Formats: sequence, structure tokens, C-alpha cells
Amino acid sequence: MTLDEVRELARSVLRRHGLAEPHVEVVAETIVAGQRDACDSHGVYRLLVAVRSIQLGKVVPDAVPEVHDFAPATVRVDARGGFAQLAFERGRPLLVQKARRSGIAALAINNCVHFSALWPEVEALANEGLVAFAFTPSHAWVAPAGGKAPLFGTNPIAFGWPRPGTYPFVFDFATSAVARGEIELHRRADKPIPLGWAVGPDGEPTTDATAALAGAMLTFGGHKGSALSLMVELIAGPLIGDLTSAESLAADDGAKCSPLGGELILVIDPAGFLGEAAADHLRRAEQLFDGVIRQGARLPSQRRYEARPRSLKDGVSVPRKLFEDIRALLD
Ligand code: NDP
Ligand code: PYC
Repeated sequence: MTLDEVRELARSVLRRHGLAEPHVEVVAETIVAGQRDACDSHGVYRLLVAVRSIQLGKVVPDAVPEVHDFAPATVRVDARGGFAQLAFERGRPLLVQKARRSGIAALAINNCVHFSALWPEVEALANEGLVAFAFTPSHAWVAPAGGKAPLFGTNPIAFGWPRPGTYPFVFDFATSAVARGEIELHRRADKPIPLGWAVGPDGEPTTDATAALAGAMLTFGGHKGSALSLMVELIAGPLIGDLTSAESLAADDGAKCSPLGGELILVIDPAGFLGEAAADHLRRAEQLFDGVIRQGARLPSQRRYEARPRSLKDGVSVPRKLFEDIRALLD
């Protein structure tokens, strides 16, 4: 498919299910971006769960986010039960303005439904010359290291750093061994998952995707990912007055829709510490990136950035079964 066809498909499906126009635009763009950058678990596949969330009343399709200028360096956006993308877009100008004025600022998005990757947000902020961090809990699917029962979400952490003359440095990963969407894609393709991603309902390691989804996912890096996951629960949950992953799953009540809760975004303007010297220090930071690449290692996001021009030129491949499942949503 060309990216225009992906965009048209995403928009038509979302409209067909009653999503209000301001949401259609921004939600479709994150789906196009995911597919364009070869992030299959957060591309068109996400239309299935987005529509399910609309159909089962787990997202408010015409929510109008409310922006609150809360304090000199903080912004709160109440998404009013809608998808997170529009809330982010509505809060972003004030966040950037505050970061430029104070050197540092935070955006708390509350009461949002979050189904997307976080990198589009930190990349957009890094493109404005800011260093950005983003965090959101999800549903309680992941066991803490040493345990076997789901408690944490897949709880992604994303980071963006502006680079002169090139794409920003961005990483974005789940604090579980892998995003849940990856396991779902393995189940759809009837493929085994690697050991270390999850345990089954019996608490034993499994390579069966269905058993993994019914059991508990595992954190990445054992106790280290577990601590980071708990941090995400705290700073994007109680710290901003929003739900933990366990509370989100309880609110879902078995519907299997996208997580409900909050997102915390922190931004730092390098000029806030460095003034006019910021550009020199950002140039100095480039040596670190060179040091990675010189030894044959790759930077996070390199795969995405390589996929991007390829997709723009040649289009993207969508598995036929997935395409048909999505097309059926238009009937
Ligand atoms: P991956 O493990 O696929 O990738 C994580 C990061 O590591 C990416 O930035 C990736 O860059 C980079 N990376 C991968 N391999 C290497 C390597 N060999 N060397 C250097 N860097 C590397 O991601 P996850 O499965 O953990 O998460 C996928 C997505 O799921 C994320 O975008 C996340 O935001 C999303 N998610 C969203 C949730 C939500 O609640 N909204 C919950 C959980 C996950 P590259 O992309 O270039 O490969
Ligand atoms: O893949 O873990 C995931 C996920 C949760 C919410 C959005 N993506």
C-alpha cells in the first residue's frame, strides 16, 4: 500500500465508527507513522483495538481535551476519556512555550486512552530542539521480577534528543521484554515466541503466544526493567493523579480494549542550562553517536529512520489477513 492508501484506510475506518474529525486526523497519523517506520505492532494493526475501544464504549469518540495552565512549568490536559493523541497535540504548544521560558516543563495528560507508540511524541518535541522523556502505564499484564502474577503494564519509556542536521536520537521501549502487541502479532501469525518473554497461566516459561497472553509477561533485564516499570506506574499514575495499570485493567472489565489512564511528558530546553553555548554542547554530544556507529553498533531508531524513506518511496506491506480484517471494519 502507498502511505496515502494507509492514511485513507485508517481515516475511513475511524470515521465509519464515529470518531470525531479532530481525533481522526491525529490518530490516523500515528498509525501511518508506525506503519511507515516498520513498527508493525503499532501500525495499522492498532486499528482493530482502536475500533473495539470505540464500539465497546471504552473511549469517548468526540472528547474535547481541556488544557489547564496549572503552574509556571506544568501543563495538565484532561483528555476527557478520548484518545491521547489529540490531548498531546492540544497541550504541546503550551508545554513548549513553558520549556523555553523556564528551561524545563512537564505535561500531564489525564484520563486518556493510549494505544500508540511514544516515539512520535518525543520525536516531535526533539524536532523543536528540546530533550524529551515520555512515560505511560498500560494494563496489568506484566509480572514484577521474581513474581509470576501480572501487576505492571508494559509501561514504555521514550527519550528524544535533538541532533543538528539530522533526525533526533530517539529510543522508545516497553519495560516488559517486548510490547504486548508483538506477542499478539506472533499469535496472529501462529508463530512461537522466544523464551524469556512470558510465563503461561501455570507460571512456567512458555513459547506459546496464546499461553503468554493468558499468563504474565516478563520485564526486560530482570529486576532493572522491573524497577523502571514500577517507576512508570508511579510517575505516570499516582504522581499525576491517574490510574495504575492494575486500575486500568479493572476499568477495562474484561473488554480487552486499550489502556485508560495518564501520560507524563518532561521536556528540557538545552538553552535553559547553557544559554548561547547550547549549540556547542549539542555538537559535542555528536561524538557519542559517532562512537556508537564507528564500532559497527547501531543507534536506536536507526531501523525506523531507514524504513522511513523506503516506505515513502515504495509503500508498505500489510499482511493480507490483517488487511482483510481491517477492511471488514468498513462493512
Ligand atoms: P523494541 O524492543 O522493538 O525497540 C525498542 C527500542 O530499541 C527502539 O528504539 C529500537 O529502535 C531500539 N533497538 C532495537 N534493537 C536495537 C539494537 N540492536 N540496537 C540499538 N537499538 C535497538 O520495542 P518494544 O517492543 O519494547 O516496544 C515497541 C513499541 O511499543 C514502542 O514504540 C512503545 O512505545 C510501544 N508501546 C506502547 C505502549 C502504550 O501503552 N502505549 C505500551 C508498550 C509498548 P528501532 O525502532 O530503530 O528498532
Ligand atoms: O503493545 O504493550 C503494548 C501496548 C499497550 C498499549 C499500547 N501498546
